[in-house]
Amino acid sequence: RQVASDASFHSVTFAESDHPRVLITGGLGQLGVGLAKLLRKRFGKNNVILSDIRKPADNVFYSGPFIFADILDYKNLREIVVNNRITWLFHYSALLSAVGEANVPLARAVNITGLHNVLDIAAEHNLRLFVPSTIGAFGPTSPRDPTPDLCIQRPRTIYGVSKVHAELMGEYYHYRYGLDFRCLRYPGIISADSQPGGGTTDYAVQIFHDAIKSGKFKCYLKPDTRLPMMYIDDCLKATLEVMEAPAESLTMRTYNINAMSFSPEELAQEVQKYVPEFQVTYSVDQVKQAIADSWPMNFDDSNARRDWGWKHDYDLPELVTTMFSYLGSDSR
Ligand code: AKB
Repeated sequence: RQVASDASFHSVTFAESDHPRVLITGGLGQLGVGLAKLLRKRFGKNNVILSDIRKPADNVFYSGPFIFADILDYKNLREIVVNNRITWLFHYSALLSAVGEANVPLARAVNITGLHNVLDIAAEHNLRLFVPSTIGAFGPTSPRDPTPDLCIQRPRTIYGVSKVHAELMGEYYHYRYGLDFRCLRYPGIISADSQPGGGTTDYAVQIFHDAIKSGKFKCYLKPDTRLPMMYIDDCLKATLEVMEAPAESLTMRTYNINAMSFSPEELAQEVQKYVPEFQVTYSVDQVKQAIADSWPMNFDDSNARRDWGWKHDYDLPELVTTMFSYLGSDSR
């Protein structure tokens, strides 16, 4: 089968044409570049388009197709989906918890209006749609230890409210219009070669950089604040797995996924095994602490494990070993 490809970025080979054509929105955040790398390995480089409203670094630009896409511009997004024959969309554009509290109108626009655009375009063009949700979709009245998939969700951040809205709207579009909506609630994600932006769990990434650079870290959460966490490779693996899962195996459309839970003091102890002189001081940020105190401490992901075989590879010791081997503990 020869596929006409004038409107796409590169010519499409026979083998590549049988794969999904993927668009990733918000692709220059913590997860998009890693996801694109994983999907390109599986579906071919030119079948995965990374998009954002920012200019990518040269290495990102040259590693595969990149396009400007503003999710608040409905026509622009629709044009991209049509012109590139997109069949799968990973919707990563969002303001995270802490930064959302600092700019509620922008968070509302990006996380809610942007989602509406994406849902309509996905439904209209029959796309398979992945939207990440989060531990932040729960709140102080949810059971926190552990937090199951189905329970009270009354988050107190605009981020959490927008993610509950995304879960409900996606499921509504699924049942009402047949949209193939798939959603995972991510824990805090820890990555070496990309930085998170404006979350409450970001300390668990920064701690590695500071340990290597200065042997010191000032933590904005109290030492015993326990939160669910995951290494990025597990997160991306789960994302691809749930998108590839046969529809009949999914008894739900929104799943918790988890790998580990730890507190800053437990993480610091593990870091000390690599940087013995490492010192942590605590200077609590009240906004972030209140957010963390309202979130799950442990996450029950038994439905994901049962329905589509979710299994994490990284616990805390493997996570810390991997972070130090990436960031280079001897570069101190
Ligand atoms: C945040 O801290 O806001 C995010 C999240 C847990 O969703 N990392």
